[in-house]
Amino acid sequence: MDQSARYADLSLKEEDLISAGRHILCAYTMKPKAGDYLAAAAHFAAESSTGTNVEVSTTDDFTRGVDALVYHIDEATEEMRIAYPLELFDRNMIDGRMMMVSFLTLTIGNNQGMGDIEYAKMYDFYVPRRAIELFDGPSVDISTLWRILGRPVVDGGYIAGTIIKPKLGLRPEPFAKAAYEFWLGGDFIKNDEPQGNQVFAPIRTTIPLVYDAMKRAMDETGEAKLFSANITADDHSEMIARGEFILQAFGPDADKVAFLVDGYVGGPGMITTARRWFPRQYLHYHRAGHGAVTSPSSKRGYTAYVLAKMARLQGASGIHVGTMGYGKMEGERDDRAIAYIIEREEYQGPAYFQKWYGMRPTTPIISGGMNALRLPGFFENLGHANIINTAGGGSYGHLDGAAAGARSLRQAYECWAAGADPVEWAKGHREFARAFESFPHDADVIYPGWREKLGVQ
Ligand code: CAP
Ligand code: MG
Repeated sequence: MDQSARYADLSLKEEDLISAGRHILCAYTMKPKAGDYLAAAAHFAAESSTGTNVEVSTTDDFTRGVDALVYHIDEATEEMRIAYPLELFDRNMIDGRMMMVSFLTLTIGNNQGMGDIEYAKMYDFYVPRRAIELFDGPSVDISTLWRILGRPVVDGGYIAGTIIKPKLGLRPEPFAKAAYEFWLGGDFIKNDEPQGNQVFAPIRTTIPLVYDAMKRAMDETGEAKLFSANITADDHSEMIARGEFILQAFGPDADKVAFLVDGYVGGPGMITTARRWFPRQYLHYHRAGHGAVTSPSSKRGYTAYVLAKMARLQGASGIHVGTMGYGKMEGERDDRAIAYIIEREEYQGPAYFQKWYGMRPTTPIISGGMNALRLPGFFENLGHANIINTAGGGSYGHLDGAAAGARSLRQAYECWAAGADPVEWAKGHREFARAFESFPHDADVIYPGWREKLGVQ
């Protein structure tokens, strides 16, 4: 059934929709299984709003007034854009706010399995000012961490971090020892995304030991330290129990605790639980699993850019944005856009120019195969270093241990900030130089001839 007469209006002008501020706009790449492109797009819009695959007798004029409407198609580039009236989106009974699960269930829900659609993937969306007002947004941002670390609260610069490795298998004492060793040289430690309350490392035993390690490292270095503790759990009350225990365990230093949530596998509700129950804590969104939909090899779902933009609306203080081709995970240089859309007050995305109307920024978190050698090129590409970097292998794989690994990360940042040649910089910075010997394959690829220049066999 061709529903384009109802669910498409190609006379609509995008600038009018934006200036009216009454719609969320979504841009998709879409291919029909067969047949007319506009008809398939219209059916997609029907299933994503008020319709189904047939007319129903209960439809009235009000219903028609909140139809999602296809307002642009380009079959040659497999592109369609749909305007979703704000009225379609579910609102909290308790406080009237919008919720991300409703955005997802409409704009990227049933439409992902339609029999007449080969594939559809959202690559950008636009929210009007009213929606910005109605989503939580971050309650804490990187300025809070910079303040704790004694940095300027604007452009406070690079936060050198790690992930406790191995990913799983450390019992409480070796876990805390690994944390202590990194903190002797670095700023920030996170749980790895699967680390929680495994029977060989119960939170009730591990967390107090981690706090003790933090206190000793802070005493020894005279510097504040940060820990991002994983509170991911299916049960909302379990998350709260974990968060409350961790804050009590860190006591007077509870402000130095961020909460890590595996937000992609956990879903939007898990992020909101952390955001609303612990609004004073930095909310660290780990996106493990996102590649199932965001990978360039996936033609369905949504892009990593869309994921990051949703995370800011939900209130993530920081989200992993990938390593833009410099680390081990999928990515490329132009993934800078994923950082820019969450850290800036406004940004021209792949389809839409988005203003954030003062919504706090979300920190780009850079993780995945990073080490000191890869950082200078990364910063050059991004154009700044106002980020949190977590390097697991890049710290615990350093020949001289985790503290040296941490120092090598900071020295890499200082090298970039000074505009220095990394191999020359290595001559005066031992831990950075030893990163070349720790990761010789990277060194050979990134800095050919380094051995002769550094006098290493
Ligand atoms: C990195 C990491 C990160 C992923 C996240 C890991 O460890 O802890 O979770 O890389 O990827 O488990 O692999 P390494 P992304 O530093 O040892 O690679 O940030 O792209 O979501
Ligand atoms: Mg990890």
